Amino acid sequence: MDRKFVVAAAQLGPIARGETRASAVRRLCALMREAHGRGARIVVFPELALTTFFPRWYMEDPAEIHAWFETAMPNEAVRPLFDLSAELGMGFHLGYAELTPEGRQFNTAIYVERGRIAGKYRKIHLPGHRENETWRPFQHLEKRYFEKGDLGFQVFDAEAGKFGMCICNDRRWPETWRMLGLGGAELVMLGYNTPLHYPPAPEHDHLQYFHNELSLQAGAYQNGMWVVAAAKAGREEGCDLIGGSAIVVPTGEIAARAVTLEDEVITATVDLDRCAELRKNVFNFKLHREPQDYHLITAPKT
Ligand code: CDV
Repeated sequence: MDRKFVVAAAQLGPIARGETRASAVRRLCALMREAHGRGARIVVFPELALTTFFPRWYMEDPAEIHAWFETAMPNEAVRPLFDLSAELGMGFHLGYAELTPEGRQFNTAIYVERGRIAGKYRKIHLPGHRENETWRPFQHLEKRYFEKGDLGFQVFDAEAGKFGMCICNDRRWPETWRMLGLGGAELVMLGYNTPLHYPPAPEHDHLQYFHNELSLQAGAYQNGMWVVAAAKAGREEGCDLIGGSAIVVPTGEIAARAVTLEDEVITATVDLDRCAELRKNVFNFKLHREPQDYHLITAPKT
């Protein structure tokens, strides 16, 4: 695959609590077809793209909780997406809740090429809380339902170049981007479910879109890499999620941005060789980084 290609971010509008996997996958397939029709070779879907954002509800019954998770990937419900990607020759990124054979639960993303899982990531920065906090208008129980990811910030060889992944809250942490940048990632894919209202600090609600773009643009620029970010957007079960899916150039400029809160495909032409504009110059890591002065970054938490 050429190092210059069209990439798509496929934003999803809300997924209702009762919507089936089959219905969500039909929507993902329609978005993949649209992306392909617009010349895209790769499409990025959001975090937890097969169901509603279930961590907004407190649950105790393991059977009820496990019903939101996938025990195999692909499975029967998701198979049509894998088949379509093979038929169209498309790569895709998909976020889902993973239940391992050992009973471990992760917030996971995969990158699939020609029907094969080429990369896998398990979310490291899990926001929210563990117990039912009834003062909140809705819960954010990622710390209850997921374990911290155990795969690190891996960079893998995709057909076009070196790719990496992170998930939603990870994008707010400069360490995420630097780890992927140091690993040599040229393109980072991510999905997110970001409520417009942040109950612990509602005074920041009006800054949600700004903080999203600030994080994506800084990550891209400071590491000289492309960023493709896909939102789950709109009013989902009474909770407003931001849209603003975006494709960011290594210079930090936004090449494409979603304009709705619904299912929407955005595209941009990526040239992976543009990473060198930053990496050979202002962010030439070999020449200019000074890690001996960064020890607090990896020192244990106090
Ligand atoms: N899914 C997320 O990780 N959401 C968080 C919210 C809770 C702050 C985010 O960083 O967007």
